[in-house]
Amino acid sequence: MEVQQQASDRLRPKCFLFLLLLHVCRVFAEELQWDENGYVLYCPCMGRFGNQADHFLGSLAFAKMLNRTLAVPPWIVYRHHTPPYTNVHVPYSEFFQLEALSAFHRVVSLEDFMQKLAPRYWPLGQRRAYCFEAAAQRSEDKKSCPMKDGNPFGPFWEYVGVDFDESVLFGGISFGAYHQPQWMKKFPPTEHPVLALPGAPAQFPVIEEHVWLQRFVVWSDKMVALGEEHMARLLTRPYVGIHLRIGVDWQNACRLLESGDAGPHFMASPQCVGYSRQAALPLTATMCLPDLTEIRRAVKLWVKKTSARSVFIATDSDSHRSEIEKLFKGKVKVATLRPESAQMDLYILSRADHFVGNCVSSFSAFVKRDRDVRGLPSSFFGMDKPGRVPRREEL
Ligand code: GFB
Repeated sequence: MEVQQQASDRLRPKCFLFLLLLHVCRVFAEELQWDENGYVLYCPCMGRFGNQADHFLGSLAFAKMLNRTLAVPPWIVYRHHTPPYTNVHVPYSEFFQLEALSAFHRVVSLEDFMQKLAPRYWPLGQRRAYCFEAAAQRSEDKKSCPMKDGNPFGPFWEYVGVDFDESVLFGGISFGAYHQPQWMKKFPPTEHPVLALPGAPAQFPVIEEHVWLQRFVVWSDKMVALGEEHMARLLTRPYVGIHLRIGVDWQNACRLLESGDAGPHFMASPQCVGYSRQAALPLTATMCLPDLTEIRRAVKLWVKKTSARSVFIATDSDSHRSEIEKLFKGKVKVATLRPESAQMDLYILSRADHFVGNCVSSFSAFVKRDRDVRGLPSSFFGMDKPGRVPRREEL
């Protein structure tokens, strides 16, 4: 009996390993299955991280609407001022868990799609590009999709290793739910298995119906571990996180508000003025570009309200760290990171006890959505009480 028990104890770890291997193989094999319902591929070719993230949510919804698998593209990071002085393509899973998206819809990374599926199912010579007729007008023959014209388009499809052989043009349809039947009729997956698009099949900023999809964008274990390490070193809870979007490009963008023609909806502003154009709250110049007086006011207010012991400053420019430190006469720790990757700032902001963001910036919007998923409070410079965020059930 005892001998039998010992033998089974010895076998147990091996058995476990075998089952684990079997599981991994099954998952791997599942990933490699070709989806007869087709695929959506696109280049996240507009804007930087926040813009790409807004577009990503809409594209995920579009793929689900057409019941096609989404080939999740890498993030395009523009490293023109630091080595390698070019675009860097960062796989989605570097920052977020690819698997977490599957709870909403079928996905595969674009890299896996190209390596494991494309050679057999989307072979060289049969790669069609799909674009609006209006976009094709930019090409020399006016009939080709300008898939690889200029930056970031060319480097993106080069990274993916794709040359297009043919173009399919369309018009009179949008990416919205209203046109779903037209998409299905025009492009059945049997004849059009891979819809490869020059840009995201989505609007910017993300539309209200798709904001809730943020809950499927879950930080990768690597980001969580690194982020928690930084937080433990730099900050003491409770802490207030602030996003200072005040650099030169932003100052220029906010100047467009001066004429008063922009209205309350300007870039990511629906996140705080509200999505309804009729009922939108006013958008002020301070909300776009807070000056030092407003920065001081808001930080002081939220530190007091939350009894914060630290302040974390994320910025694209001057951190105003010493000015903020002076406000609290050394009683509140003030930290900034200047991280190699902007996503680390996003992570730390997203975990703050209170967040003060920039209403117009999609970088701030990412943080705000991430916090809403967790029920954490946020406000904006120039707006202490933003509009209420609709819950999924209300949409
Ligand atoms: O994310 P994003 O689309 O937000 O672009 P906006 C801003 C980029 O600036 C970020 C850097 O992706 C970062 O690379 N950045 C901004 C920051 N704030 C911070 C910060 O606090 N920390 C760090 N580490 N980096 C739009 C652009 O920006 O602004 C458009 O996407 C256009 O292309 C427009 O330029 C004027 O919505 O703020």
